[in-house]
Amino acid sequence: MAAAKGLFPEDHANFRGLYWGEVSAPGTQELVEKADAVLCIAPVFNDYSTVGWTAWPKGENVLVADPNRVTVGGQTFEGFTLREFLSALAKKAPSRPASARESHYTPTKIAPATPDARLTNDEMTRQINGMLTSKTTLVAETGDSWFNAMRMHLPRHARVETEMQWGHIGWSVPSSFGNAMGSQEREHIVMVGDGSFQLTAQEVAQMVRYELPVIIFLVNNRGYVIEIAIHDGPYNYIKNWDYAGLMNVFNAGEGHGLGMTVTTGAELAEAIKKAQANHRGPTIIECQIERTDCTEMLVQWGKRVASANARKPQIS
Ligand SMILES: Cc1ncc(C[n+]2csc(CCOP(=O)(O)OP(=O)(O)O)c2C)c(N)n1
Repeated sequence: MAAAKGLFPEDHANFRGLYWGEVSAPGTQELVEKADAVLCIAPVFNDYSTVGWTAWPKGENVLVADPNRVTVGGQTFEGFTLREFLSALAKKAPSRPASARESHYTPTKIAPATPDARLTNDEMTRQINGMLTSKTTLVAETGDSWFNAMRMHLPRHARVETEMQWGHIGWSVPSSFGNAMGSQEREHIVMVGDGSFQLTAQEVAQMVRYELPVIIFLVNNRGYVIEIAIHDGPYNYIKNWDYAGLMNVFNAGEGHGLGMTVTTGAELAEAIKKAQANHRGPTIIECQIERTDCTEMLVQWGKRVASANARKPQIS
C-alpha cells in the first residue's frame, strides 16, 4: 500500500507493485482484487489509503493482521504479537512458486523531456528518481508529491517517508530535519509543494544551523493543486514567494544554504549537480511548473476522495 512504499524491496522477484485501488501500479489492482485470498499486514485503512473507501479489502477471503489481533472470517484472534503470527504463518503456508511465476512487475518509465522545454512534473519526477540510491531517504509531502513518489522505482534500501494517516501538510520539512539529524550517513531528499512548504518553511533555518545537506525540491505550481482536484475554491490559491531567495534570509551572511529556481529540465539537471556538491547546508530547488501539470493518479484519486467526503448536511 502507498504508506508502505519502500518497506518491501522493489527489485525482489515477488514484488508486484503498489496497490492503491484505481491508482495502483499497472496490473496490481487486478492482481489483488482477483486473488484467492488477501493477507493485509498492519494496514491503515482510511479515506486516503482506500481511495475514498473504494479499495478496502473485505470479505471471507480477507485476513487482516493488526499489531495485536488477527481478524478473518468474522472472527478475531488475540494474545500474540504480529511477529509471532507472521513467523507461524510463514512456517505453515504452502509454497506456491507457480502462482508467483504467473505475473511479474515492470516499473513504468518516464521518457526524458527535451532539455530546454518548459519543466514538467514528469521530467522533474524522472530526474529526482534518477538521483535515488540505496542511501536515500525521500520524504514526500501531502499533495502531488505523494503520487510522484509512488510512481518512482526504488533501488534496494532506498526509503520513502510519507504521512498518509492525517495528510498533515507542512510535515515534510521538520520531519526531514529530524531524519537528517538522526541519520547523517543517509542522503535526504524532500519533495514538497509550495502550499505545504509555507506552513513550516522556517525549519529550513535549522538545517542551515546544523549544516545538514538536505535537498528540497519545492514544487511551485502556484497553489494547493491536490485540493483543486478534490474541492476547488478561492482558498486554494496562495501568495507566491521567492522560495530560492529565502536561503539568503536563513543564511543571514553566515550559512551555507543554497537556493535555485529552475524552469527547464536542463536547468534542473544543473541545479541537482550543484545541490549534490553542497555538503555544508540545505539546498532548495524551486521547480516552477504549470498549475494544471499534475499526475493522472492525483486526478483519479481526487475524484474518488471528493465523492466520499461530499456528505449531505446532517442538520437543516
Ligand atoms: C494542516 C493542514 N491544513 C490543511 C490541509 C488540507 N490540505 C491538504 S493538501 C493541501 C494543499 C497542498 O498543496 P501543495 O503543498 O502546494 O501541494 P500540491 O497539491 O500543489 O502538490 C491542503 C491545504 C491539510 N491536509 N493539513
